[in-house]
Amino acid sequence: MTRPRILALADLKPADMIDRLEADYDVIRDIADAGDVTAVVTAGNIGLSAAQMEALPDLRMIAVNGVGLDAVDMAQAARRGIRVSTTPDVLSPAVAEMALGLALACTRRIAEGDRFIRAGAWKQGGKLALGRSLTDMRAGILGYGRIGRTLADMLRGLGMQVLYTARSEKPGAPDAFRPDARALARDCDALFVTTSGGDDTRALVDGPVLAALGAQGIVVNVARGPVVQTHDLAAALRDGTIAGAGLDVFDDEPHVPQALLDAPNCVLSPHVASATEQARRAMAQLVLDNLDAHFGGRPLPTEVRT
Ligand code: 8YV
Repeated sequence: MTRPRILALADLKPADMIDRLEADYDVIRDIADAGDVTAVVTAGNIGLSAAQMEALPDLRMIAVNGVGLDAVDMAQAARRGIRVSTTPDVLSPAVAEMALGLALACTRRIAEGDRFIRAGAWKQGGKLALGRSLTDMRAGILGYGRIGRTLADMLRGLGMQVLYTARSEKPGAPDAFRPDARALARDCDALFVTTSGGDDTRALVDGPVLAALGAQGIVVNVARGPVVQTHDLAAALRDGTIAGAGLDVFDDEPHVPQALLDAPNCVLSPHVASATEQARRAMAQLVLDNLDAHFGGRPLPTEVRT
């Protein structure tokens, strides 16, 4: 039996999940060889651009290994009736955990302490400056979707007061609503960015929001780089407008602007919030399940409405 040909723009992890993909499909890696494929596997941060989609006239399905759709031309997918699946829920605990880790790394100077020891400063009698207790801070969640709510549960479990903002107030939510990013920043100390990316959320966290967060405040971004205005963030870190930042995502990955590299109060992470063995295996499984359903003529387990 001939196996369906699919284009894989991203690898599944761990490696045995790629073996499973290759067992079931004839996997093409280069879009130049993939003119006749009907399905694509991609990652949240890689997506599928308008031009790439146009180069695939027979495309019927896009399986995203991740939850972000900002890099997928969803308008074209809708127009052409192309089905799109993502991997919701299974990555939320990993991403929330990373947000918590970045906040702690920032407030408890964990990355700074590591650099301090390696530079020999401790043995020369140096002292690391005092940190601040994260659990005494009020958390603000910007984007109260699956990841934001999972993080809110985690932070509440640590005894933190949690506030959130979203497009609308969520009835029955255990956390207090604020109407916008600025009101949220004004009333919290640790601002967690967990919203989706794309035009709707671009620069939602800008200079005025950072000013509202204040000199004791920190920003953690595990969403998409452009949600936080980089120039304003770098200035706020440099001028002490805010205390620090923990960033897993950037505007032009893997390039990180020099102003952030130069900021000692900024903890940097290479877009790995969902990169745990457990989360990545579960994500890959969902990709395989969605492909299987698509080629079997069944409804997709985690289809996104286009
Ligand atoms: C991953 C992500 O980096 O879910 C997303 O949108 O950005 C991340 O989980 C990526 O998609 C891994 O394949």
